[in-house]
Amino acid sequence: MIDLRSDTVTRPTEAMREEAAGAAVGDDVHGDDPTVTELERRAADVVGMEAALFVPSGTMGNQIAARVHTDRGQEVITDRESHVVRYERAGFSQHSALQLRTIDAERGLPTPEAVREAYLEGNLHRPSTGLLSLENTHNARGGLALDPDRFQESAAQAQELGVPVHLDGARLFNAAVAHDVDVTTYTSTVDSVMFCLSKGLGAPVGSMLAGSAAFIDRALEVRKLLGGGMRQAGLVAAPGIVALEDRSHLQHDHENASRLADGLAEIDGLSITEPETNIVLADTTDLSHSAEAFLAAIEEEGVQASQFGPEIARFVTHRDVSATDIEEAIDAVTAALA
Ligand code: TLP
Repeated sequence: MIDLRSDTVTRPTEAMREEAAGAAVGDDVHGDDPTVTELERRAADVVGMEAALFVPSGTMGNQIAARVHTDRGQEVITDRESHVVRYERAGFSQHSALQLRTIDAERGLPTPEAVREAYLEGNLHRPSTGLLSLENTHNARGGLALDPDRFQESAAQAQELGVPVHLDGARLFNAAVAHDVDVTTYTSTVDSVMFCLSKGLGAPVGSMLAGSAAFIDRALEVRKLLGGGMRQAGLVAAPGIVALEDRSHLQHDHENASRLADGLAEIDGLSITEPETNIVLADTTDLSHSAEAFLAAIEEEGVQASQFGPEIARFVTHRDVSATDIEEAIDAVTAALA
């Protein structure tokens, strides 16, 4: 089976398993796990922030950030297709009593003008804006890698209005590779960033939340509140360190996505958007099959993808798929629709 459902499906490499087996550990809730501490130090360094916190998932990282940055009853400005809107169980509302002000933003990035328009100062009647939440790469819009200049302009606009900016950078390294920039090009203009070790980077578990030292002090309290304090977590942090160091496969993942898109585009009835990173969206509207039936048919031929809308299938390339797998996947999808 060629599994293209997500880049979360990668298995740990031998190096990750070895590092996990030999990791020095302690009780991280007491701050005693040297491997977690080392991962947090390196993560903060990579994104150019004062401090970082290891969290079990990207979802928890985003939820903690929203909780720390805002007060109950405030609004969050975000793209309407962002992960925090689509896939986090309305957590901003449930955990932090926030209201969303969603924008149908081109490429998923609210422009400075849109930020100004959406901004609310708040008064006796109105809520105030507490956060701008950005996403890069933008998952549901097809793994789009946001333009660094535009990204910085939008973030700067929010900050000028006194609104903190959180970056859901689950796949931030993919964006940086696509634009051939350092990740700090994006993170230098935000107040907090979450990035996942468990997605494109290929680690088995975990995400990092980074920001100022004061932000991370508060984040630690909220992680505890949400039940995210982990004990001998060095066992899962150690593969995270390996993942953070070895990012050389990301460029190949993007090349594989591009080849997959070209191959799928030749199949009648599939409409493919040219990928910018490791995500390929296939619109099945012109097929006689629904997206659901399409996914079942390709699975019969040995390829798994996921459903991303009533008529949208998503294919994600990752470290565990080779260029040969991609050729096989194209042949399998072609056979499934023949
Ligand atoms: N995305 C998953 C699914 O939830 C859709 C995937 O397979 O792509 N932000 C972004 C942009 C994400 O894509 C994801 C996961 C998260 C946050 C949440 O990360 P986890 O799954 O670690 O909670």
